[in-house]
Amino acid sequence: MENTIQLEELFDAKLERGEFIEPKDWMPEKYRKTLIRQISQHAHSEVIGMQPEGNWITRAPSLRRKAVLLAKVQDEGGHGLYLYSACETLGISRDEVIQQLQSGKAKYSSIFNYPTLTWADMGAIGWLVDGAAIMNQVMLQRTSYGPYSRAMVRICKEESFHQRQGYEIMCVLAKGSPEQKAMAQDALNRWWWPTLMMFGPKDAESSNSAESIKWKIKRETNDELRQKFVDRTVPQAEHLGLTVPDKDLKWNAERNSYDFGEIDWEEFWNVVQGNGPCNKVRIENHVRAHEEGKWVREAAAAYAAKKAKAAQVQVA
Ligand code: FAQ
Repeated sequence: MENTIQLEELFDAKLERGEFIEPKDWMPEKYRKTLIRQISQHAHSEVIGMQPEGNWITRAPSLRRKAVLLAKVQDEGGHGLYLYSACETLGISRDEVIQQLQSGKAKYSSIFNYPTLTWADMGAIGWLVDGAAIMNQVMLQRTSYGPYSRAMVRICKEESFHQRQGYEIMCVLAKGSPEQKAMAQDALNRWWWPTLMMFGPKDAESSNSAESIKWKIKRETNDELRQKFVDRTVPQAEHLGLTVPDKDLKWNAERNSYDFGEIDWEEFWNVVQGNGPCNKVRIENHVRAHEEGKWVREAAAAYAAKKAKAAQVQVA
């Protein structure tokens, strides 16, 4: 039987060849733990992320807008389900990861702790938040863990539609009445900096990055992805005729990139630690919905048990 050193060599060689690690393959315990942490937090973000937009479904300005928003929010729930399933392949139960979310042990993206105050926030979330999510998730399509990578391929297709629907809302508002344009600008002002925070702390302060890059879980660093996002999004804001709320934003011809201002890291850590404007209400809503759905989970489990028993009888 192979010893741990041999298994580790085989694992490293697989990564080196660019092959996927699959659920039944041997993997270092820390690799498994890091994946559980990241994938479960990603799943929680998708599910908690349904709340800020869910807040506007009943107040969408037309039937078309309502149907689109409803579909988008349902998609986010579906993304959560793919990701929870990918997480379960690593040997942790759904109950346990939900428990980690509700007890505050597991994090979810800081962005979903900000309130959605106007309809323009639906545009800003699709354009900026989904835009940032895609930037990160396109990279994760090439992550080294097979089930996570495959979930990302499908999720990215949907996120790309989400980004376009958000940008279209912004286009309509930015070209509308002076009040509508002001509403679009106000949404950009409020969502710009929290969106840049989604990419995580600066590389120098990112405790997990070095190991995750070594294991090809992450293929690009937090700062690299943030820069790419700024470079791609600023021209989109210009096209809308809106102003990015950063006085230090400037094109740097030498770097062929935008220079941009410093993020308020105190605000970021404050939100991550549970003290953002909506952290408390997001978790309260999740606990309530989970409690209300208990009978559905029980009914599904009873049905599955009954079917399994019937199959056993047939075999006998
Ligand atoms: N918020 O060492 P790093 C979406 C934590 S999906 C909260 O750099 P890592 C779709 C981090 O967990 C959005 N916490 O960590 C949608 C770590 O703490 P830990 C979610 C954050 O993992 C759109 C500590 O700080 N996407 O939006 C944040 O290497 C619209 C140190 O950080 C994903 O989850 C943050 N922003 O890199 C849905 C993508 N940033 O865990 C609805 C997958 C960092 O050690 C509507 N995740 N932290 O206790 C990733 O790519 C990575 O986990 C990063 C962080 C890049 C987020």
